[in-house]
Amino acid sequence: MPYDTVHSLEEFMSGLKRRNPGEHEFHQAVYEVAQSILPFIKDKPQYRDNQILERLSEPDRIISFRVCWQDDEGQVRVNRGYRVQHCNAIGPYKGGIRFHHNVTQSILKFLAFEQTFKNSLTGLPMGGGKGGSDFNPKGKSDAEVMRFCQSFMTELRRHIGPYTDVPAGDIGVGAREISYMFGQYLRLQNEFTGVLTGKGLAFGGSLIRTEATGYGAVYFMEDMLAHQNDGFEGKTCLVSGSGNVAQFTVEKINHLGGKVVTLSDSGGFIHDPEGINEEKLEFIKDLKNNRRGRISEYTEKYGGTYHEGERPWAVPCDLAFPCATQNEIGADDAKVMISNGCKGVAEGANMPSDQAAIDQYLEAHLMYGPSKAANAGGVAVSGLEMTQNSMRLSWTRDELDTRLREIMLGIHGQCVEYGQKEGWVNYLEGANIAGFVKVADAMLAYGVV
Ligand code: NDP
Ligand code: 2IT
Repeated sequence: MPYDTVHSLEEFMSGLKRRNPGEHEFHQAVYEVAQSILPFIKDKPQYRDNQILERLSEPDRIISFRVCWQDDEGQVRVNRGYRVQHCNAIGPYKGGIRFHHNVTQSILKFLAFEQTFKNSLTGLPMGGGKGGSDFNPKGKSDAEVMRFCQSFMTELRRHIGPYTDVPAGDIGVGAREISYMFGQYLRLQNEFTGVLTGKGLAFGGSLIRTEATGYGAVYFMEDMLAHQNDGFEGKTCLVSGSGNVAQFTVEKINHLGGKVVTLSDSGGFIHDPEGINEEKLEFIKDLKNNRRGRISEYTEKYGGTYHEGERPWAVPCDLAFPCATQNEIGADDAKVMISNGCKGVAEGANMPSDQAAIDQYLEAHLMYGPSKAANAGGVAVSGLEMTQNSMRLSWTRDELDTRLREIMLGIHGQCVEYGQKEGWVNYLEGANIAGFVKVADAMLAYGVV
């Protein structure tokens, strides 16, 4: 990076940190984008002088609200709810809702910021947003989750709408929570519209949405491999997490002939050198989606080893798919992965690799599919759910899978267009620039708003 670009990156970040004190995840996400964008706009005064990056680093608005609910003992509980409406330059705000005890404004700002560039990459007309709460669904009864979701939606309803802001799921928010929230929206608004995505198939949901994020991440890896005349056959893969994204990442890797040897949850990881085949994956789906149990139960049934309090990255592999949460791979993990011969990383989770890990990948010229590209399949099929809702019809599974496949291939192509280097592709730079350009051009057209 030329000296004045390094200088301007430091200056840019020190202003951002001053305006957003203590919001480390937000700083990290903005830095990761700014390191690509500042050199790119150096000789593009239209973007530089119109302060596009500065404007994109300030969310359009942040809504924060109290969520009161009663637990099964009749005790009153109080949580905080948020919706970060980051940017609607190219479409209604769009992005998931996360329920997790560690949710903070910083985490939702980072996710909303990322979402804007990710949604732009899909080619569909969607802006970026994210919401959630520090509500911890673990150990809560269905009735408690329902009361929380209803209370959360009672306030959120004022701020969303099919042309305004369309939330979906994320960590801790799956089919059950989306259904409770949609039911409450219907009751309050008396309007049947596609105001949420990830809905049940009986009430406006789309086929393939459940599978889309995991399948999409594997399709993206398939495209990175194909770009190097390689494929999945016989590859040993690490997957972290065991929720929605992880489950369908494993399913698609299996379809394509790879072997997945790990999964994890917040308690630790399991290692099964024989591979997590279709039958074992069905066990995981039942364990996590119906019984809401712990991953450690896997080894009791199928053998292998359970590693409490650890992450899977030291297990030798060809490819890695972090699908749990942010900052689950640090520099030391990345070094071990690379020295064990890992050739590619596709991020199913959002920002699972910290900056030091990313630096290691780029130095090693790894095939590194950053989250805003690799996990865009989920929101892409959410966009297709919105389209189907608007048209009042439903596409078939095959039609949707074909569209998802094409969208992921299109994202890969954009990354190569902007990230091609001598003998390798910097997918991070490619994704950041391609995602930025479309949003920036819309903002330029609007003038100073
Ligand atoms: P789920 O709630 O279905 O699953 C989350 C998984 O990650 C669980 O296995 C959970 O373990 C684990 N996990 C969560 N927090 C932590 C933590 N702090 N430390 C270790 N493990 C943790 O969520 P999703 O699968 O939907 O989301 C996973 C990731 O994918 C997130 O980063 C999300 O933002 C991203 N994503 C999701 C999309 C979607 O469509 N759902 C789309 C694009 C990205 P435990 O059960 O113990 O909590
Ligand atoms: O991070 C993400 O892209 C999601 N959680 C999915 C968002 C969506 O609107 O489907």
